[in-house]
Order: sequence, then structure tokens, then C-alpha cells
Amino acid sequence: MGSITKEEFITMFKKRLNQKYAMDISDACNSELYGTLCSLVKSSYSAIWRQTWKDFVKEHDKQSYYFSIEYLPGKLLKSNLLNMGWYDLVKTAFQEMGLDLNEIAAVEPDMALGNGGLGRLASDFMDSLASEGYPVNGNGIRYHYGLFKQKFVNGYQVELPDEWLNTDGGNAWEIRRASKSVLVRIGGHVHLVQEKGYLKPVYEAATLIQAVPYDVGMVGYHNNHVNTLRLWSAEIPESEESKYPTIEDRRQVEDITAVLYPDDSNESGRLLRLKQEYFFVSAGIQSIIRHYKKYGSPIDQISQEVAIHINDTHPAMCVAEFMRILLDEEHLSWSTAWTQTVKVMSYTNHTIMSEALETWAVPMLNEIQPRILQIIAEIDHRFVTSLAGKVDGGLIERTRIISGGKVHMAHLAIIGSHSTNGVAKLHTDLLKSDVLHDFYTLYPDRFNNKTNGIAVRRWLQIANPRLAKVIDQTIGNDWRQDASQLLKLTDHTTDNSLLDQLSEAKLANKRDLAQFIKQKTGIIVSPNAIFDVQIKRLHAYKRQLLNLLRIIKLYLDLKQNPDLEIIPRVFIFGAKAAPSYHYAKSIIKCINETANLINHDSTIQAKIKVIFLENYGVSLAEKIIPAADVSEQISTASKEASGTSNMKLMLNGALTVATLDGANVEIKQYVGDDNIFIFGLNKQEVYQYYHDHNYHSLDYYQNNPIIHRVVDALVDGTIPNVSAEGHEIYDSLTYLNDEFFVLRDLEDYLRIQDKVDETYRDQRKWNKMSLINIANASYFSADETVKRYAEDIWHVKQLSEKGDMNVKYPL
Ligand code: NBG
Repeated sequence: MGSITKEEFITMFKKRLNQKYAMDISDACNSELYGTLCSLVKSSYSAIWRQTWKDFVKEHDKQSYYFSIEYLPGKLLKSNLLNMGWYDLVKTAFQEMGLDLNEIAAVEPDMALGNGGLGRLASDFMDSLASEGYPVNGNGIRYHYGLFKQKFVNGYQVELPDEWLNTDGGNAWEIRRASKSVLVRIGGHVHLVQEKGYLKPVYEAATLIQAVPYDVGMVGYHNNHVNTLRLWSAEIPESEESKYPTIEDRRQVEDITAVLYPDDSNESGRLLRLKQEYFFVSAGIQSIIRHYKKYGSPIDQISQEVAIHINDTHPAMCVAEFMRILLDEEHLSWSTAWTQTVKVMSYTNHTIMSEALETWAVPMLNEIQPRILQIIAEIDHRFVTSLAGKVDGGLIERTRIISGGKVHMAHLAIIGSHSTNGVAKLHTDLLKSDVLHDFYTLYPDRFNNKTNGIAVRRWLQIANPRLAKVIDQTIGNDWRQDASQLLKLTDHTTDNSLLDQLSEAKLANKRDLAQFIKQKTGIIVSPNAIFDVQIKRLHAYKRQLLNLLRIIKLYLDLKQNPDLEIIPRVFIFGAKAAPSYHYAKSIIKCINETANLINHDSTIQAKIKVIFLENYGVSLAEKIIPAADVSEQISTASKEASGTSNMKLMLNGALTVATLDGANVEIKQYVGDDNIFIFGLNKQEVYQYYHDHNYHSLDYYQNNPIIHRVVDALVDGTIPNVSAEGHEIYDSLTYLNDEFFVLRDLEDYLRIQDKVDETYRDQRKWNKMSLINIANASYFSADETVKRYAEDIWHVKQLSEKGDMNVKYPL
């Protein structure tokens, strides 16, 4: 913090508290103390924020804009303090004032802008991009209620609105910039009239929505660099107010930015989703082009100064909206506009699950934005014409954008951009060989891999201070700047005193989590048990069910033989199911009922406990991950694009139980076969089953008595209160042929878990494996991942170096 002393900070803090709330430390509550600290932090970085922006402009440096429907920044206070170099000073200053920074930081609500790995990756990238000094800004939606707040009622998931903006903390970091608003046109009709040299669109009966940006500073680590995350909110333009006389009318507009992923199981939900996607795409692109033009650069060379990233398929309309502005407003020719668009755009695919490769019915897109449909139809037409006679007709049909009455958004993103990447080696290979193989044959040079990464600052420095301290004492603190330094830990694998310290840090973290679990659920768990963690979205392919079946097996074994020798385990789950995903919600119910049964059965002597923590999100992850011993990464091989909780958990010393899926494959390569527990079918075997159509789950159920007994427990009353859900799952595993090979992999999963038990008995060995995992997690630093995006895809330059310790964030 420059040259400021603790005493000066305390004086400044008290002064600001008084100015802002007319209060002293003695009468302020935590949210006032939080508000004061945020205000000091924000006013301190704002000069640098402005300077960063001015530097981009001055140099005419190329900037990149990351469009994502999800972000999950979690809480920003500690991360901003850390990145500004204020953390230690503020912590001790607070202690001196008799205050606890942790309690005050807890006031901040998690920003409800995302769902899972997609959103957290976007936020880890925002942190790393600022920390590496890249001119890259985020573009997203300011959801008023986010996804939902999850509660369990009688074991069922109940979804409540997440009123994060209406909490004490509110969103202290955002700045509303009404002057930068833009108008987004939705609905109505359009026809084209010939003007001098171009076709002019004439709109009728369209609705205008005001898109108001709220900017949040993304503060880099020790480098005087602050990027912007711009979040758009939908409002009624002043000129249109009279058209919305009732609250109901107004709500139609406000609803555009109310929730993330409106329920798409019905028509009106789908329309809202599409409207939402167009809204944030159009607002973002209009503001980018407006900004670009302000400084006089020629529009037909915009690709030299602007890159736009389509993060997963939701913002694919970027391609058509960019074309629309270049054609209709800038009057470029089609071919110039198209060349620029393809150079500007790039696309990341984040899943091979078909539900995420969005398609929209043609009439629906026509209803939401008829001009965008016209442009997409023209892109499609030109694509088809350019290939006709050159490649096989079937290939054209399979890759064109509009077919079967639907607009295929991933096709638009691939055809309209110069780069398509997957998020782990296996995933990219699968895109090339299978899911997007047709496109790969057309554009082999466009495909590339960028394995995901995580922000080591948040997931180790902030989330796990105990481990961070042990690492400092062993290899010094350079790793805090440069995560690759963590590899030095591999020189210390025989240092027994270090291994003991690792295990003490873990135990202390487990005690904290046990305390938290008791407070949240009333259930007492022993910190000496193995903490076995599966935290991720609830989805059939992620196979929380496989984990559940193993728990049931253990329970039945313990009932039969209460003296069975096992190392006590606490199974910890965190997961939300999409509100309309019935099957996933049934799995939640079954886990909760099994937990209830086991946790209250004294005959098993607490050898196992099952804890499903409500409302999984970033802040909860920060509590669970440092305390985990075992990381469950057990998806059906080929289905998990990458995973990132696997990386965060290994970084915190958990050992991974994994299928050869997503980034698990790379984790295994780095840590070596002896330091990970691999089981189950691999991708080739899964595909062989698809090819030969010879998987019969019923055979496994009928022929394997262990499997039979465990699966029956779902329907024979062993697990109470799950008659409907238990049958639904039972049927999926047996008569419906077990789409995700749960029964096929169960036996091998049981075997590998026995090996986990056996290994844990040798604590030295376990801790050594844990150390090797921490060290090798350095390969997954998001700081490195974003460099690859910046260099290979966006071609943007680093404007400032990380680690400039002369940063001066003035008070
Ligand atoms: C998720 C994948 C994960 C991957 C993250 C980030 C979506 C749609 N996809 O495997 O399931 O780690 O994206 O790339 O959330």
C-alpha cells in the first residue's frame, strides 16, 4: 500500500466511517464497517482504473471483450485487498481496532451471476487477465436474482429468489453508468429499402429497451491495472415510459435481466432466454463499436483493435449483431464486414452435452429479432453456396446454420469466428474427432485447445492461509506471484516435518469445516474422518449417483457387520439442480434421505456421515475445498469437458478419485499414476459401447449380487421417503439402460475406494501424495491459461507486468 502505515490507515478508516455513516467504531455494525472498507478500497483503485482505460485508448492497443452469460466472482473484498497489496496491513489494523476482517468480509453477498464451472472460469479469467496486465474486459448481465437460492425442505430442493442486491452489502463494487446506456431493439417487423449503395432496414412496431451498464473494477495483482466487468441491466427508456402504464407491463422489461437461465421447458421461458441473450449481446457490441469509433480509427479495420470472445454458445449472436452494425449502420460491404467479423470473433465450447449447444426455432428468432434472422439466413446461404460442389452435400447439410426449422447457434459461432477451442486436451480431441468433426474437416486450422485454469490467489492464498503459510516456510513466497514456483515443493517430498505440517494445516481446516457443518446442519462430524468431497452442478453425467450407491453399499455392509473396520468417512456434497431437471432433483432427494437415515443411525457408530450443504456457491467452495481429503471427479468418461473443482481440490492437497475424463487426464499425467486413483471406463470404451450397442445394464443388476442389493435399496424401503424418486432412479439404472454407465463402473469404483482407505492408513504416504498434487496444480494456473488465449487467439499485448511492488493505491 505504497508507504502508508497502519496508524494512517486506522485514522483514515475512522474518518471515512464517520463521513459515510456518522458513526464511531464502537457503534458501527459489520455491514457499516464493510461499507466503509469497500468505499476506501474503491476510491483508492478508481484513479488507476481510469488510468488503465486511458492507457488502452492512448496506445490504440488492441482490446478484447469476453462475452459470458455467467460470471461467479464470489466475494471481492479480500481479493481486492490482496491484489492491491493491502491485505496484511488491513488485517492487523483491524485487529488493533478490535475487529475481525473475516467477519466483516462475510457481509458481502456472493454476486448471483452464475451457475457453475462456466461462470467461475470466467471470473478466474477476469482476475488473471487483470493480474497479467491484459486489456480484456468482461461483458455480461446484471441479474437481479441470479440463478436461485437453494433450500432443502423435507429433503427436496426448493428454489427461492436470490435477492443479493437487496442485502446489507448490496453490490458495493458496481458503478451505474447511465450515460453509457444504449438502446436495444426487440421484436416487431423489418423490411429493407434500397438506399444509395446499401440496403436500409426499416423497423415497425419494435420495442426499445434501455440497456444500462453497471461497471465493476477487476483489480490486478500488484500491477496498477484495473479492467472492467460491464454488466447490463434492462430498463424502460424515458421516451417510452407512457407505453408501460402498469407494474405488470414494466415487469416485462425488467424481467429480461431478472434471472439467469429462465426455465426453458416452456415457450415463454424460451422466448425470455433468447431475448436476454440478444439483449446483452447487442448492448455489448453497440458499446464496443461506439467506443472504437470515438477515437477515429477506420471501421473497416476494427479487427486490428478489437477482439470479441464468445464464451460458450449463449452469446453466439455476437456474430450476427456485429454484422448488423457493420452493414446497416456503418454501410460496409458484405465481404468487408464478414472478413472483419471472422477476424474479431472467437469461440469456446464448454460442453458436449446437447442441451448447451443451443438451437432456436426460426419463428422464435424472427419474433425476437427479425433483422438478426435475416442476417443469419444470409450467412447460412453464403456458407452453403461457397461449399456447393466442393464438398459432399451431406457435410453441408450437417454444418449449415439453419436446418430442420432451427437455427444452430454453435454453427453460427464456429462459421463466424477464426478460432474454436475446447477446454481440456481430451475435450478438444473429442470436438475434432466427433462432436464437431464436420467443422474440423472444413476448418482444421481454427481448432485449438486451451485447458482450463484456476486463480491460485483466490483458491490458495485467500481460501487456505494455513497451507499458504506452510508453503512460504518451505519454498519462500515467490509462488504468490508466479504459481509455477509451487513445483519446487517436489524437492521436499521426503521432508517429514513438512509432511506433518501439511497434515496439521489440513486438520485445522477440517475442524473449521466441522464447526461450520454443525452450525448449519446440527450434525457432528469428526475431523479425523476422511472428508470425501463432491461439489459441482447436479447432473446425471457427473454421477453423484455413483457416489450415492457406494454410500448405500457401505451402509448396508455396516448394518450387517457393525464391527467392520473402515476409516471413518464424511461424504460432503454441494450441488444445485436446474429447476426443471426432474431427475437431478430426485437424486438430491435420495441423497438427503440417505443422509438422514445414516446420520441418525447409532448402530453404525458414526463410521460414515453424509452432509449435503445447501446453496453451493463460491463462498461455500472456499470453506469446503481447504478441508477436503478426497476429490470426487467421477463423470462418465468423455462427458466432462474439463472440470475445475478437480484443480482447486488438488491445489489444496486433496487426492483425486477420477475417471479418465476432462482435465483429469492431464492431472494424471502431471502427478503420475501413483498419485491419483483412476477407475472406470475410458473414453474409447464408452464409445465402443455406443458403436456396438452392447451395454445392457440389466445384466449388471441381475448378475452381480452386490449391485442388485444396492440398487434394490432405492425401492425396497431401506431408504425411507423416496418411493417415487427411488423408483425413477431404479428404472433409469435398469430398464432404461443406465445412460451414464453407473452400474458398469460401480464395481471398479468400489475397488478404488478400498484403495483410498488402504492408502490413508499410511499417513506419510498420503501426505507425500498430497504434496505432489499441490505442487503439480501449478500447471493449472489461470494466469498461464489466459496468456495462451491472449497470445494465440486474441493477439492482445500485456500492458503491465505482474509483480510491480511499487504499486501505489493512495488512501
Ligand atoms: C462447464 C463444464 C466443465 C468446465 C466448465 C468450464 C458449463 C456449460 N460447462 O467441465 O461442464 O470445466 O464449463 O470450462 O458449465
